[in-house]
Amino acid sequence: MRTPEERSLDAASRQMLKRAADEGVSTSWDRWEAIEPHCGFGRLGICCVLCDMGPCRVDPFGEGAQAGACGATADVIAARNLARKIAAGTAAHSDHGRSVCHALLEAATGQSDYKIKDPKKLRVVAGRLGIAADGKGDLELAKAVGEACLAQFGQQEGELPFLRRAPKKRQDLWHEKGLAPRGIDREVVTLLHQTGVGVDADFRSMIAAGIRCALADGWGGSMVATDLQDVLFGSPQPIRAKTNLGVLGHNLVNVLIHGHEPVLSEMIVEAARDPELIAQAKAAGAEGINVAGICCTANEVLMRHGVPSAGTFLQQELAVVTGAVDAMVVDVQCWMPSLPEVAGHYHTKLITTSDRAKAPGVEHIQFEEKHALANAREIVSRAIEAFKERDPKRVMVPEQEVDLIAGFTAEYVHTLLGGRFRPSYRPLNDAIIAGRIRGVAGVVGCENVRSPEGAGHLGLIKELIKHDVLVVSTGCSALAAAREGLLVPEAAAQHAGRGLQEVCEAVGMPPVLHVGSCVDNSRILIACCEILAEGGLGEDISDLPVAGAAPEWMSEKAIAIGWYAVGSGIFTVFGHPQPVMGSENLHRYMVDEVEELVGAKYAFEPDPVQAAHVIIEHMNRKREALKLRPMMYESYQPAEAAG
Ligand code: MSK
Repeated sequence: MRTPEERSLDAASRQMLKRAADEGVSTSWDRWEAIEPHCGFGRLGICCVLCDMGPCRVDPFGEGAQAGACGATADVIAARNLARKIAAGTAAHSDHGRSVCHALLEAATGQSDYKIKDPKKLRVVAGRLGIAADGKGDLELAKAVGEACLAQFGQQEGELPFLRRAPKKRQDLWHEKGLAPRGIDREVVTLLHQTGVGVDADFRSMIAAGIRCALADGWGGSMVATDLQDVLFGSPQPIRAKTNLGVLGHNLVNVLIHGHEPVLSEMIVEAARDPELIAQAKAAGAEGINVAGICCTANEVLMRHGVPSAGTFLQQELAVVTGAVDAMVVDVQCWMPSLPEVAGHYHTKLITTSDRAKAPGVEHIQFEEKHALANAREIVSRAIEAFKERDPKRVMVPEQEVDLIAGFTAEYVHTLLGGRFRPSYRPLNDAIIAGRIRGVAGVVGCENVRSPEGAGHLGLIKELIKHDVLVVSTGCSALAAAREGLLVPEAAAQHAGRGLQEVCEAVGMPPVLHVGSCVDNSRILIACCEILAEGGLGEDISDLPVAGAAPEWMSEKAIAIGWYAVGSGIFTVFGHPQPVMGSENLHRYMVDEVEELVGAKYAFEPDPVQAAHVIIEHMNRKREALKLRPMMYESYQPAEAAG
């Protein structure tokens, strides 16, 4: 068993890991270690469970079986498995997007408690969809926009409308290579069919279909979710907040919201401000009600309301171990099936809210848009009831709570850099062209028990900003960076290279910009389009000195994100490899040959400092191809030379 220090870089997590051990609470680290050694065939992607002749597996050393009962080779098995993960990841983000469409339509027809918070963005989105806004009121327009977005899911022919936001050269490439997604659900279904038993036996063809499906996520489901959430809940703007387990209050009713879809959590935030419920909480002996988040639901309400984030994916069990969580409310994605067991050790009331995500023995309060506020009030009342059962002697809240700034959208960057009077990406482009900023890296994704919590994100991000790479971050990666104090402007002076430091100081921004939740990776695609449109840095996304990275990824959703980044022309580095290493051909295709198809490829590099230098070298090559000036304060040495 690893020690808490070997399991996490974070002091609050370490403290709670020790406490969990003392109290006999099993965490994901314990369970992961108990499973060791993990199945090597599964890890390499060469175990096939698609039909009942199997499970079959291929011997990676070339001595035993080289094909399953049906004749599927390592290439076929690994490609099928990988493509199905892309389909699953795309389905998750996109089903989230579909929920937001429904919420917008309910709001448009006056059937729910939601209001259109950003009518300006509504009009912008309408324009992108080709819907005439003139003469239409907000509700009428919202109905048209909601219906047009919903139609993208069942669309059978043509292509997704948001693809038109990409540069012309990229659109042409997608058309020429048959990669333009026709409809979101269609691409998921086609990919599942194509990778079923006895269908496609060509790994390249399966991966091409996988890219098309992933693009339906990035430029479809996720982009719909992001845009409509902005319309419905308001476009984020930079906002100060706090993160880590220390945000839980000793004398407050703590309601933790966890998952991904902000439709419910927005209402919980509102319900928690209700004077009647606050009075109930006080009557129960609390000083008030404290709402905090976990995972991406946290990111959604953090960037719109400054609601504190208690932590990341790996901190969800540890939050309960504080003994201070009165209710944990989950919607969909990333909540662990272990939570009922962990909550059972304490007074914590666990509540599920989506008919897609239930657990035996756990109270379910079905969330309905029509009764959103009533549902939210009921949940907060349950938390107040649970607070009465809290044993103060069992409460141990770590002291760590760290300042951060969140809420940098692709749209806001115009104002951030160009000012209110001449909002523009020009200053960013100029800083890249002049060699103050080397490039922009999107560092995103989960935490994973297989490596020390936070080590991948922090090692990579610190090395990047030290070498003048501006980092934009989402999901748990953004929260991990925030825990380390990297999401405040002062971090530039401490960690950034001189060029990046000058830019950050000039506009008062952090060297790491929190751009939202996992679906908000679509904001990074749009930021790339804005940089190109501003001019001077090429004609396609693949020309830009940009990169993506998921150093501690674990979810199928991360695989879908990785593939839509690569399919959009963004070089992408994953920490530990995707499960394809049992197929030499597929592995080589991903880290090399796929570049011929889409102008970008993968690298797998578990060492975060080395990974940073792989990205830096890539950016240097792109800068050279664009004939940009050398870096202004160049002191760059590759990782090995730098020691
Ligand atoms: S929450 S998908 S653990 S980033 Fe979006 Fe974090 Fe990964 Fe879930």
